[in-house]
Amino acid sequence: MIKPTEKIWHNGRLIPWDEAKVHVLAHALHYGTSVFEGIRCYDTRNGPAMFRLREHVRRMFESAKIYRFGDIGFTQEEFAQACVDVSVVNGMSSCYVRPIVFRGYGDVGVRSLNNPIECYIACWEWGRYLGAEALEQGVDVCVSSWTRIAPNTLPAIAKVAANYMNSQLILMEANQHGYTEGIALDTQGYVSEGSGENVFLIRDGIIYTPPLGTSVLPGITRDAIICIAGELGYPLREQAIPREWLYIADELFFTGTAAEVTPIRSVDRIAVGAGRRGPITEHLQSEFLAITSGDAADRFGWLSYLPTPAAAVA
Ligand code: PPE
Repeated sequence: MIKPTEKIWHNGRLIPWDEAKVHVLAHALHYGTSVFEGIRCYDTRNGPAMFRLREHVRRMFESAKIYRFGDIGFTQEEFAQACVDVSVVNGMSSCYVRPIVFRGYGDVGVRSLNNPIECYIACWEWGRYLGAEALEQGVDVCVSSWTRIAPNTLPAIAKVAANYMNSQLILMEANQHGYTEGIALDTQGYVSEGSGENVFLIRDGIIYTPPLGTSVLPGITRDAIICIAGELGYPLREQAIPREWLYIADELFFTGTAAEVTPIRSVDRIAVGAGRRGPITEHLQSEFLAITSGDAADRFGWLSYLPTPAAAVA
């Protein structure tokens, strides 16, 4: 169960955790009309810092634009500042921050444009998403019998609540059959993504990841790994990945804010490579973790430090 913090930010005010409630007729509850983000704040050696805060806030505003939310009442800079404020006020040095913007209580029916926009930001402690050992040992996954949302049904680039019904079907089925996670294929049958992670594949020293045209969320961790791979000199191709490549890959891994860089050690009970974290995965993962821990220089400018006394340079 989630451990409550003290405050949640609501439309520009900090309110007690227990008072962050919505009406049962809130539009989002009935029709999925909510855009959101997940941002990690890392307790780096130079003090607490948000990872790629600006990019997350930008993606949320873009999700809101796609669904015609109009002016949500705050600028991206104000929203980013509020994410920082909510972590600071709750005394969190390491946490997961969840901004959410949705159509609230007002009118009823599918038509949403008259319903008020509600903005909230909560934060909480969140450990290893796919289990404590996952980052080292890797996880066992299956190919889902559920297809990822089609591009002409629900836009995958928008991070909206409704998309996560598809994710839930993928994850529930995988868990039911004893797997940690499922990988969904797109409507053409090519590899798309996990229920809450992007996928990378390595074969003969080349890194592959499905392009945005295959119903994937444009993951911010995905982008970070593309940048790190480029810096380390690994060739990387964004291209359609046939399902069977999952079975003959040398290495496979997931990326996501929650999952970070998680190796995949088997797909449909077929071992990936040697059945454990591969060397290129380990290299990319360790560079990623070095940046987020502050052990390596933040040369891409990904960290936004929180204004706390602990932020003094180590
Ligand atoms: N695809 C999906 C469908 C997805 O939900 C996420 C994030 C990603 C890819 C990776 O995106 P990014 O976080 O920008 O690298 N999934 C969130 C799931 C957490 C949850 O269970 O809620 C996350 O990692 O925060």
